Amino acid sequence: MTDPSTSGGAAAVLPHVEGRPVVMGVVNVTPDSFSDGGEWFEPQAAVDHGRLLMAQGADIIDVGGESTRPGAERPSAQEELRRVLPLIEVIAAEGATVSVDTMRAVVASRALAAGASIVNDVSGGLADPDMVRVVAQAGVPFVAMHWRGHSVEMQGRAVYDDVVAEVCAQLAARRDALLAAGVAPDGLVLDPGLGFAKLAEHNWSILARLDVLQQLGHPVLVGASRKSFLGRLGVPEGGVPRPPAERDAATAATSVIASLAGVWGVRVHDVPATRDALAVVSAVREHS
Ligand code: PMM
Repeated sequence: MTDPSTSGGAAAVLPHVEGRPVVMGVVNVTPDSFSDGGEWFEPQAAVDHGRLLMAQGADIIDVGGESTRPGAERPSAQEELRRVLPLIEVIAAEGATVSVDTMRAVVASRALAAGASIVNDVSGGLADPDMVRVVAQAGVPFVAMHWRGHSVEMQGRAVYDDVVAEVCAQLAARRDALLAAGVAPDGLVLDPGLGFAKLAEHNWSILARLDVLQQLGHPVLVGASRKSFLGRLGVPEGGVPRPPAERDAATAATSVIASLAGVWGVRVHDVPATRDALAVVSAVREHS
Protein backbone atom coordinates (compact mmCIF):
# COMPACT_ATOMS: atom_id res chain seq x y z
CA MET A 1 0.00 0.00 0.00
CA THR A 2 1.27 3.48 -0.78
CA ASP A 3 1.94 5.68 2.19
CA PRO A 4 0.30 8.99 1.25
CA SER A 5 2.65 10.86 3.55
CA THR A 6 5.68 9.87 1.49
CA SER A 7 4.35 9.06 -1.97
CA GLY A 8 4.49 12.61 -3.37
CA GLY A 9 3.21 13.86 -6.66
CA ALA A 10 -0.52 13.40 -6.06
CA ALA A 11 -2.68 16.40 -6.88
CA ALA A 12 -4.23 18.11 -3.87
CA VAL A 13 -7.99 17.73 -3.92
CA LEU A 14 -9.74 20.25 -1.75
CA PRO A 15 -13.46 19.63 -1.23
CA HIS A 16 -15.77 22.39 -2.47
CA VAL A 17 -19.52 22.74 -2.14
CA GLU A 18 -21.58 24.68 -4.66
CA GLY A 19 -23.41 27.64 -3.18
CA ARG A 20 -22.20 27.56 0.42
CA PRO A 21 -19.01 27.23 2.47
CA VAL A 22 -17.70 23.79 3.30
CA VAL A 23 -18.59 22.86 6.88
CA MET A 24 -15.73 21.43 8.92
CA GLY A 25 -17.04 19.71 12.05
CA VAL A 26 -14.64 19.59 15.01
CA VAL A 27 -13.77 16.62 17.19
CA ASN A 28 -11.18 17.53 19.81
CA VAL A 29 -9.83 14.34 21.35
CA THR A 30 -8.38 16.27 24.28
CA PRO A 31 -9.03 16.52 27.99
CA ASP A 32 -8.75 20.32 28.00
CA SER A 33 -9.96 22.14 24.85
CA PHE A 34 -11.96 25.20 25.87
CA SER A 35 -14.82 24.38 23.52
CA ASP A 36 -15.49 20.67 24.03
CA GLY A 37 -12.56 19.54 26.22
CA GLY A 38 -12.97 16.08 27.72
CA GLU A 39 -16.27 15.35 26.00
CA TRP A 40 -14.79 13.15 23.27
CA PHE A 41 -11.62 12.02 25.05
CA GLU A 42 -12.65 8.36 25.31
CA PRO A 43 -12.08 6.56 21.95
CA GLN A 44 -15.67 5.34 21.57
CA ALA A 45 -17.11 8.75 22.45
CA ALA A 46 -14.84 10.33 19.83
CA VAL A 47 -15.97 7.86 17.14
CA ASP A 48 -19.63 8.34 18.06
CA HIS A 49 -19.24 12.09 17.85
CA GLY A 50 -17.43 11.94 14.51
CA ARG A 51 -20.22 9.78 13.11
CA LEU A 52 -22.84 12.16 14.47
CA LEU A 53 -21.18 15.16 12.82
CA MET A 54 -21.06 13.26 9.51
CA ALA A 55 -24.76 12.40 9.80
CA GLN A 56 -25.52 16.04 10.60
CA GLY A 57 -23.93 17.17 7.35
CA ALA A 58 -20.32 18.02 8.08
CA ASP A 59 -18.32 17.98 4.85
CA ILE A 60 -15.01 17.48 6.65
CA ILE A 61 -14.27 16.10 10.13
CA ASP A 62 -11.39 17.95 11.79
CA VAL A 63 -9.65 15.73 14.33
CA GLY A 64 -7.29 17.30 16.88
CA GLY A 65 -5.33 15.87 19.79
CA GLU A 66 -3.77 19.04 21.17
CA SER A 67 -5.64 21.80 22.93
CA THR A 68 -4.71 25.24 21.64
CA ARG A 69 -6.64 27.27 24.20
CA PRO A 70 -4.62 30.20 25.56
CA GLY A 71 -2.16 28.98 28.19
CA ALA A 72 -2.44 25.26 27.32
CA GLU A 73 0.58 22.96 27.79
CA ARG A 74 1.42 20.61 24.89
CA PRO A 75 0.96 16.81 25.03
CA SER A 76 3.83 14.61 23.79
CA ALA A 77 3.78 13.52 20.14
CA GLN A 78 3.18 9.95 21.32
CA GLU A 79 0.15 11.03 23.32
CA GLU A 80 -1.18 13.12 20.43
CA LEU A 81 -0.92 10.10 18.11
CA ARG A 82 -2.64 7.88 20.66
CA ARG A 83 -5.54 10.33 20.75
CA VAL A 84 -6.13 10.96 17.05
CA LEU A 85 -5.18 7.83 15.09
CA PRO A 86 -7.95 5.43 16.23
CA LEU A 87 -10.67 7.96 15.40
CA ILE A 88 -9.17 8.87 12.03
CA GLU A 89 -8.85 5.21 11.03
CA VAL A 90 -12.49 4.45 11.81
CA ILE A 91 -14.22 7.48 10.32
CA ALA A 92 -12.00 7.69 7.22
CA ALA A 93 -12.78 4.03 6.53
CA GLU A 94 -16.48 4.92 6.81
CA GLY A 95 -16.11 7.56 4.12
CA ALA A 96 -15.44 10.77 6.04
CA THR A 97 -13.13 13.38 4.60
CA VAL A 98 -10.79 13.93 7.53
CA SER A 99 -8.46 16.78 8.32
CA VAL A 100 -5.92 16.37 11.08
CA ASP A 101 -5.48 19.42 13.29
CA THR A 102 -1.82 19.23 14.29
CA MET A 103 1.38 21.24 14.46
CA ARG A 104 3.58 18.12 14.33
CA ALA A 105 4.95 16.60 11.10
CA VAL A 106 5.02 13.11 12.55
CA VAL A 107 1.35 13.35 13.53
CA ALA A 108 0.41 14.72 10.10
CA SER A 109 2.32 11.94 8.39
CA ARG A 110 0.81 9.14 10.48
CA ALA A 111 -2.66 10.67 10.20
CA LEU A 112 -2.40 10.77 6.40
CA ALA A 113 -1.37 7.12 6.40
CA ALA A 114 -4.39 6.38 8.61
CA GLY A 115 -6.81 7.97 6.15
CA ALA A 116 -6.79 11.74 6.73
CA SER A 117 -6.58 13.72 3.50
CA ILE A 118 -6.08 17.32 4.69
CA VAL A 119 -3.58 18.79 7.16
CA ASN A 120 -4.79 21.67 9.32
CA ASP A 121 -1.86 23.33 11.08
CA VAL A 122 -2.68 26.29 13.33
CA SER A 123 0.97 27.33 13.08
CA GLY A 124 0.91 27.32 9.26
CA GLY A 125 3.98 25.08 9.23
CA LEU A 126 6.02 27.28 11.59
CA ALA A 127 5.97 25.10 14.71
CA ASP A 128 7.66 22.05 13.17
CA PRO A 129 10.34 22.57 10.50
CA ASP A 130 9.48 19.19 8.95
CA MET A 131 5.77 19.87 8.45
CA VAL A 132 6.06 21.57 5.06
CA ARG A 133 8.13 18.72 3.62
CA VAL A 134 5.55 16.15 4.74
CA VAL A 135 2.65 18.12 3.24
CA ALA A 136 4.48 18.93 -0.01
CA GLN A 137 5.54 15.31 -0.54
CA ALA A 138 2.07 13.99 0.16
CA GLY A 139 0.52 16.59 -2.17
CA VAL A 140 -2.45 17.06 0.17
CA PRO A 141 -4.41 20.22 0.96
CA PHE A 142 -2.94 22.32 3.77
CA VAL A 143 -4.74 24.80 6.02
CA ALA A 144 -2.25 27.46 7.10
CA MET A 145 -3.48 29.61 9.96
CA HIS A 146 -2.13 32.98 11.09
CA TRP A 147 0.02 32.22 14.16
CA ARG A 148 2.31 34.16 16.44
CA GLY A 149 3.48 31.47 18.85
CA HIS A 150 2.37 28.62 21.06
CA SER A 151 -0.63 28.88 23.36
CA VAL A 152 1.36 29.65 26.52
CA GLU A 153 2.75 32.85 25.01
CA MET A 154 0.40 33.91 22.20
CA GLN A 155 -1.92 36.37 23.94
CA GLY A 156 1.06 38.58 24.84
CA ARG A 157 1.57 38.95 21.08
CA ALA A 158 -1.93 40.26 20.36
CA VAL A 159 -0.56 43.67 19.43
CA TYR A 160 -1.49 45.27 16.10
CA ASP A 161 -1.73 48.74 14.56
CA ASP A 162 -4.01 47.47 11.81
CA VAL A 163 -4.97 43.86 12.49
CA VAL A 164 -6.53 43.17 9.07
CA ALA A 165 -3.56 44.52 7.11
CA GLU A 166 -1.00 42.81 9.35
CA VAL A 167 -2.73 39.41 9.37
CA CYS A 168 -3.08 39.58 5.57
CA ALA A 169 0.56 40.56 5.09
CA GLN A 170 1.78 37.79 7.38
CA LEU A 171 -0.48 35.21 5.71
CA ALA A 172 0.76 36.35 2.29
CA ALA A 173 4.36 35.87 3.42
CA ARG A 174 3.50 32.40 4.75
CA ARG A 175 1.73 31.56 1.50
CA ASP A 176 4.83 32.55 -0.49
CA ALA A 177 7.10 30.41 1.71
CA LEU A 178 4.76 27.41 1.57
CA LEU A 179 4.39 27.54 -2.20
CA ALA A 180 8.14 27.94 -2.64
CA ALA A 181 8.60 24.82 -0.49
CA GLY A 182 6.30 22.79 -2.74
CA VAL A 183 2.87 22.93 -1.10
CA ALA A 184 0.25 22.51 -3.85
CA PRO A 185 -1.20 25.96 -4.71
CA ASP A 186 -4.70 24.54 -5.38
CA GLY A 187 -4.81 22.96 -1.96
CA LEU A 188 -3.57 25.85 0.14
CA VAL A 189 -6.22 27.30 2.47
CA LEU A 190 -5.54 30.44 4.53
CA ASP A 191 -7.10 31.09 7.93
CA PRO A 192 -6.93 34.34 9.94
CA GLY A 193 -6.71 32.43 13.24
CA LEU A 194 -9.48 34.07 15.25
CA GLY A 195 -8.57 34.00 18.95
CA PHE A 196 -4.92 33.14 18.30
CA ALA A 197 -2.81 36.11 19.46
CA LYS A 198 -5.94 38.19 19.03
CA LEU A 199 -8.21 40.11 21.38
CA ALA A 200 -11.97 40.34 20.89
CA GLU A 201 -11.65 43.64 19.01
CA HIS A 202 -9.16 42.02 16.59
CA ASN A 203 -11.51 39.09 15.91
CA TRP A 204 -14.41 41.45 15.18
CA SER A 205 -12.26 43.58 12.84
CA ILE A 206 -11.22 40.48 10.90
CA LEU A 207 -14.81 39.23 10.61
CA ALA A 208 -15.78 42.68 9.33
CA ARG A 209 -13.15 42.53 6.56
CA LEU A 210 -13.07 38.95 5.34
CA ASP A 211 -13.25 40.44 1.84
CA VAL A 212 -9.66 41.65 2.28
CA LEU A 213 -8.51 38.13 3.16
CA GLN A 214 -10.35 36.78 0.15
CA GLN A 215 -8.19 39.04 -2.02
CA LEU A 216 -5.18 36.87 -1.18
CA GLY A 217 -6.57 34.58 -3.87
CA HIS A 218 -6.77 31.39 -1.80
CA PRO A 219 -9.67 29.60 -0.17
CA VAL A 220 -10.28 31.07 3.29
CA LEU A 221 -11.31 29.11 6.39
CA VAL A 222 -12.92 30.87 9.36
CA GLY A 223 -12.80 29.31 12.84
CA ALA A 224 -14.93 31.43 15.16
CA SER A 225 -16.79 28.57 16.78
CA ARG A 226 -17.45 28.95 20.52
CA LYS A 227 -14.48 31.28 20.98
CA SER A 228 -14.44 33.51 24.02
CA PHE A 229 -15.15 36.76 22.16
CA LEU A 230 -18.58 35.28 21.34
CA GLY A 231 -19.16 34.43 25.00
CA ARG A 232 -18.71 38.07 25.99
CA LEU A 233 -21.41 39.33 23.60
CA GLY A 234 -24.12 41.14 25.51
CA VAL A 235 -22.43 40.50 28.87
CA PRO A 236 -21.79 43.70 30.85
CA GLU A 237 -18.18 44.73 31.62
CA GLY A 238 -16.93 42.53 34.47
CA GLY A 239 -19.79 40.03 33.99
CA VAL A 240 -19.34 36.27 33.56
CA PRO A 241 -18.98 35.21 29.90
CA ARG A 242 -21.43 32.64 28.55
CA PRO A 243 -19.95 29.10 28.61
CA PRO A 244 -18.77 27.63 25.27
CA ALA A 245 -21.82 25.40 24.76
CA GLU A 246 -24.03 28.52 24.87
CA ARG A 247 -22.17 30.22 22.03
CA ASP A 248 -23.61 28.19 19.14
CA ALA A 249 -26.22 30.71 18.03
CA ALA A 250 -23.53 33.39 17.90
CA THR A 251 -21.28 30.93 16.05
CA ALA A 252 -24.01 30.31 13.46
CA ALA A 253 -24.23 34.08 12.95
CA THR A 254 -20.49 34.16 12.21
CA SER A 255 -21.05 31.38 9.65
CA VAL A 256 -23.57 33.66 7.92
CA ILE A 257 -21.06 36.51 7.89
CA ALA A 258 -18.42 34.16 6.49
CA SER A 259 -20.78 32.85 3.83
CA LEU A 260 -21.78 36.34 2.72
CA ALA A 261 -18.08 37.16 2.34
CA GLY A 262 -17.71 34.12 0.07
CA VAL A 263 -15.24 32.12 2.14
CA TRP A 264 -14.35 28.52 1.32
CA GLY A 265 -15.14 27.03 4.72
CA VAL A 266 -16.18 27.38 8.35
CA ARG A 267 -14.85 25.27 11.24
CA VAL A 268 -17.59 24.63 13.81
CA HIS A 269 -18.58 22.41 16.72
CA ASP A 270 -22.37 22.59 16.22
CA VAL A 271 -22.90 21.41 12.65
CA PRO A 272 -26.75 21.55 12.48
CA ALA A 273 -26.89 25.20 13.59
CA THR A 274 -24.37 26.25 10.97
CA ARG A 275 -25.94 24.12 8.22
CA ASP A 276 -29.31 25.76 9.00
CA ALA A 277 -27.81 29.23 9.00
CA LEU A 278 -26.07 28.56 5.68
CA ALA A 279 -29.32 27.21 4.22
CA VAL A 280 -30.93 30.56 5.04
CA VAL A 281 -28.19 32.39 3.16
CA SER A 282 -28.61 30.06 0.16
CA ALA A 283 -32.40 30.46 0.14
CA VAL A 284 -32.15 34.24 0.23
CA ARG A 285 -29.56 34.18 -2.56
CA GLU A 286 -31.79 32.00 -4.71
CA HIS A 287 -34.62 34.51 -4.34
CA SER A 288 -32.67 37.68 -4.91
N1 PMM B 1 -9.14 27.01 16.21
C1 PMM B 1 -8.88 26.05 17.12
C2 PMM B 1 -8.23 24.86 16.73
N2 PMM B 1 -7.89 24.64 15.45
N3 PMM B 1 -7.81 25.37 13.22
C3 PMM B 1 -8.05 26.32 12.30
N4 PMM B 1 -7.68 26.12 11.03
N5 PMM B 1 -8.67 27.49 12.63
C4 PMM B 1 -9.04 27.79 13.90
O1 PMM B 1 -9.57 28.88 14.14
C5 PMM B 1 -8.79 26.80 14.91
C6 PMM B 1 -8.17 25.58 14.51
C7 PMM B 1 -9.23 26.27 18.54
O2 PMM B 1 -10.54 25.92 18.79
P1 PMM B 1 -11.01 24.49 19.37
O3 PMM B 1 -10.34 24.32 20.72
O4 PMM B 1 -12.43 24.57 19.41
O5 PMM B 1 -10.54 23.41 18.46
